Amino acid sequence: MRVSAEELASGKLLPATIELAVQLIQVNGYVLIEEVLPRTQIDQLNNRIGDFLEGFMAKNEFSLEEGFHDGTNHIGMYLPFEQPFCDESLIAHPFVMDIVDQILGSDCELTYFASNTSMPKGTKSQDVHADMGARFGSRFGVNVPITNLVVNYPLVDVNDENGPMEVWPGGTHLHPDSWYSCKVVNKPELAPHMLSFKAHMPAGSIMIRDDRMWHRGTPNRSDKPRPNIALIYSSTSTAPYQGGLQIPQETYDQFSDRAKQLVRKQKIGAEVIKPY
Ligand SMILES: O=C(O)CCC(=O)C(=O)O
Repeated sequence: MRVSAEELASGKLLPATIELAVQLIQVNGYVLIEEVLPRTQIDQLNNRIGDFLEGFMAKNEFSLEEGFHDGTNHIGMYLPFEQPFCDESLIAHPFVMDIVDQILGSDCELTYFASNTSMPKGTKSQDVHADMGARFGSRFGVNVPITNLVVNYPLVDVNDENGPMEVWPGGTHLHPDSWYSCKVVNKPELAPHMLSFKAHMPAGSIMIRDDRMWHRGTPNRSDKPRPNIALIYSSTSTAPYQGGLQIPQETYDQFSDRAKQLVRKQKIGAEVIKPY
């Protein structure tokens, strides 16, 4: 979906837009809001993440040609809680907050701060997966409410060429809880018989998805990385008592009340992590 020029200018979604986005997530598993963040900001984020990816590849002695991570050439990398990544326009984007609050409650928390990148020359897709296993395993046979929402910010235009995320919306997030136990169902066996699509997203779009929706990274046939920032917001009743994000005191002190609330259970006053 796209939002109106007025909503973009005011940074405020209309109630009808919020309702549509919330219902799309609840019923279809995700919503994609196209082209929200300014290109200049996205380019700055992409350049910085590009530096980190180079360092990450070197440190791990990964070679694009030889391939890594089972030939997927996919890198999951934690992000340091520093600029330009910890900007409030990312961690507390007003559109994201409007939607996430409706689903997880306005006391929800930011619990994950990372990135996923499809690097060039991958030869295989990832296995189809959900980001969260069963909450209650086989002891619980009905669907439970959404407790985690993943927010992805693509940092380049994503098309068929450069490793789009493939998603299985429309119900994979709505199966009984035990469905998400890896022992219960073989997702890669079922997925080819089910409807999926490759999510093309202009840079600066926002994808918000139930973490249970099936998806996978696909190979990147371009010559440039395809990074997605990946944040997770969790309902406070299911978030860990002590979060793991390391946030320097000065960074925390400069945050708005909303951003402070989002990270309240994280490691405030800890050193920023190194991404590699
Ligand atoms: O950004 C993507 O392509 C999705 C990657 C993914 O699902 C993963 O690495 O677990």
